[in-house]
Amino acid sequence: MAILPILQYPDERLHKVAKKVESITAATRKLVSDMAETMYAAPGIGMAATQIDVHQRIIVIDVSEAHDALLVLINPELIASSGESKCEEGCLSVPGIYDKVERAERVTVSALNAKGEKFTLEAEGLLAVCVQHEMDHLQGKVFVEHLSHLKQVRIRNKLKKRLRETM
Ligand code: K1U
Ligand code: ZN
Repeated sequence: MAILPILQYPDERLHKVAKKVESITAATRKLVSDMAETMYAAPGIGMAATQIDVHQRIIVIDVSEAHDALLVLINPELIASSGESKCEEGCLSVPGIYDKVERAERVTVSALNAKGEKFTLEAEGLLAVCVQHEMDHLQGKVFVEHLSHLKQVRIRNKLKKRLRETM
């Protein structure tokens, strides 16, 4: 297993659209383990392959307190959504920035697990928010792009300044 570097907003590679996984191989399973290790180490509750510069439709999520309920979603597809909720979100690719985003309250998603078996996930609460946040990443969308233009400019400038100061 390995901890991988996480792309930092406003890196252009965060805007690439991920491709469908055509076959689940040993390399896919290694990637899933590395993503999980990277997510737990960060620490975070989710991660999309896009964030480690791999543009395949793969997500890992664990919203449990004990970090013992890893969910792997390969080729996730949104089947249904209902309701509205506005929750505070963070992102491992946008460190230190938190803001409220409007999302569906409940989502139903179908996906393959790491063994290639199809399953359906019905999610609400934090899990539903996290699933939508990670599926956005696969489409090349970062959560700050749900915020006003002014907020996005401020966040981008703040992160660019932070990056300059660490170089
Ligand atoms: O995609 C990511 O960057 C991961 C992100 C997921 C997420 C968090 C909150 C709302 C929606 C999606 C994170 O995990 S940010 C870190 C975080 O929320 C957290 C870190 C440690 C403990 C608990 C939460
Ligand atoms: Zn994120």
